[in-house]
Amino acid sequence: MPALVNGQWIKGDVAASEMKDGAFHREPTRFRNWITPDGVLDKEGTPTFKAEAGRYQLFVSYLCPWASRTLIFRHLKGLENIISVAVAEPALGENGWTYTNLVDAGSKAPPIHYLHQLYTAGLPTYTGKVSVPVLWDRQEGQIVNNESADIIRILNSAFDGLTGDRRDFYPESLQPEIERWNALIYDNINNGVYRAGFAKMQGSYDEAVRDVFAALDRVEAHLADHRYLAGQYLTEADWRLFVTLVRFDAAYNGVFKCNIRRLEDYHHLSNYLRELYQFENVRETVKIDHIKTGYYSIASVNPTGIVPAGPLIDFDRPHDRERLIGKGIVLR
Ligand SMILES: N[C@@H](CCC(=O)N[C@@H](CS)C(=O)NCC(=O)O)C(=O)O
Repeated sequence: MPALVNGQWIKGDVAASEMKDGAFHREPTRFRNWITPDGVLDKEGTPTFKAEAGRYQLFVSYLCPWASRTLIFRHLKGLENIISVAVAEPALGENGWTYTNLVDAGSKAPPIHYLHQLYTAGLPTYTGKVSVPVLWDRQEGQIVNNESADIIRILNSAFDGLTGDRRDFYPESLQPEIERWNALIYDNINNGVYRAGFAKMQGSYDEAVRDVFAALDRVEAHLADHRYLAGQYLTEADWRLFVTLVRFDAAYNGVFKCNIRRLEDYHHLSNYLRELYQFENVRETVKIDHIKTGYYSIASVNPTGIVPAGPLIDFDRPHDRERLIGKGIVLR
């Protein structure tokens, strides 16, 4: 595995440490701190980080669906001038995520060339996977959080006092429904494509690919008469699904062998994908060239490293979603 062991970088195959009996099991995330408007203690009495302009930085890769969730929320919540971003090279090489132009991560860390340097700057004895996204505190030289599911919730509300943006993608009244969709979509679609792609035994692949398409079929049926997952409102659940859908035909269909159908073959899902892609400035977070170069550079699934020429897909084509009632976004 490429990973840090007690602060030392160890080279190896992507995902090798997450394999068990031929099946892929994603490692739990280590840094789970929270940012709040006042930086007060949370309910468990753990100190939180204070929301401040210019203090935090997101380390991402455009390849990565989990990192892309955080980029989308940075755009949606008007945080472009509040949280800076460092974008890695598309390919995940033997040194892990690489930032060709050295990244300034604040005065408590050296300039960052490899993401593992950021992890050890934050915690010199860190052991584990070195993943994007990372929400980094430039002032304290610490990793706040490296779990995208948390980071998008932080961005959804913690900085509202600074931006004046009150749009809520995780409104209380819809939370049970959002959680139900998240659970189905995480296991079977977001992570399902990885389970299919990284499987090392036929049975593990068969099970994963069946789960992926059964879940896509279920969402397709739902979207026939619902504008969004949670009905009339656009929520976090839609953005968590979007990042996988937008990579599907360019990457997962080929390199991860999720090829029972193409996403383009699903009428409602492909129209829904285009609606989300065309929403405000979301398209700026989608770089198909990074996605293709990145996924096709994973040696364990594509030893030659050849990046295919296609497919050509125009996500700016019209969609038909306006025929369904959509009330938009809940305000806090
Ligand atoms: N639970 C994490 C997962 C992040 C993750 O797996 N990121 C991948 C890129 S898509 C990564 O950085 N992998 C590095 C590695 O496996 O060494 C999240 O959702 O934030």
